[in-house]
Amino acid sequence: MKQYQSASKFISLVLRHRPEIIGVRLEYHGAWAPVKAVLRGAKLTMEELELIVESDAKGRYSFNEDKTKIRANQGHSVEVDLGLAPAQPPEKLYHGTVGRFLGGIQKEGLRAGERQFVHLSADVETALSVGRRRGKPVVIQIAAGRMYEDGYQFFLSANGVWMTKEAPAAYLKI
Ligand code: HQG
Repeated sequence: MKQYQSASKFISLVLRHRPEIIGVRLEYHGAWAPVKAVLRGAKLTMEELELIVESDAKGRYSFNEDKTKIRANQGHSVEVDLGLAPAQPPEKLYHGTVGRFLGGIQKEGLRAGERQFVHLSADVETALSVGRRRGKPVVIQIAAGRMYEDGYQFFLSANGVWMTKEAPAAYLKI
């Protein structure tokens, strides 16, 4: 889907971070944007948008039932409530990053930064590819089971990304 890569990037920008660039507001409950406005803003046909959604390698986007609305499944910096129920995580989760962030992570734990959540992966392979976006990847192991027992909430996005508000350093194996 090389030819749609830039359209997909634009959609991700709109649906996660900057809906205002096409004059849209995301619904707080559900993070939905109107499909019509997205088509107009991204200069795409419905068929093209459907193809982008269906072929996205990470399953980043979902339509609502009647395909009048679209949302990103995770990754938002806009304040929205995806309406996900808290879920029990596996004992271990993983976070892919790069060496230059390790000092800060050791000091402050994993922070959500611009986004609403810290993003965690269920397997090392996925975490490696997340880290690789920024350079030589480093994978941190998170004692998610222990965090959960201690009362931290976890959410699983529709496309398999585990999310939590923060992961204090005491739960990290760096
Ligand atoms: C780092 C992609 C210093 C953290 C991926 C990361 C993911 C700290 C960066 C999704 C820190 C934030 C999210 C601390 C965390 N001090 N650095 N205390 N705590 N960091 O992009 O997890 O392709 O917001 O390690 O696949 O890299 O866009 O998070 O490097 O699922 O669909 O701060 O984005 O998905 O970066 O990536 P990000 P992320 P998409």
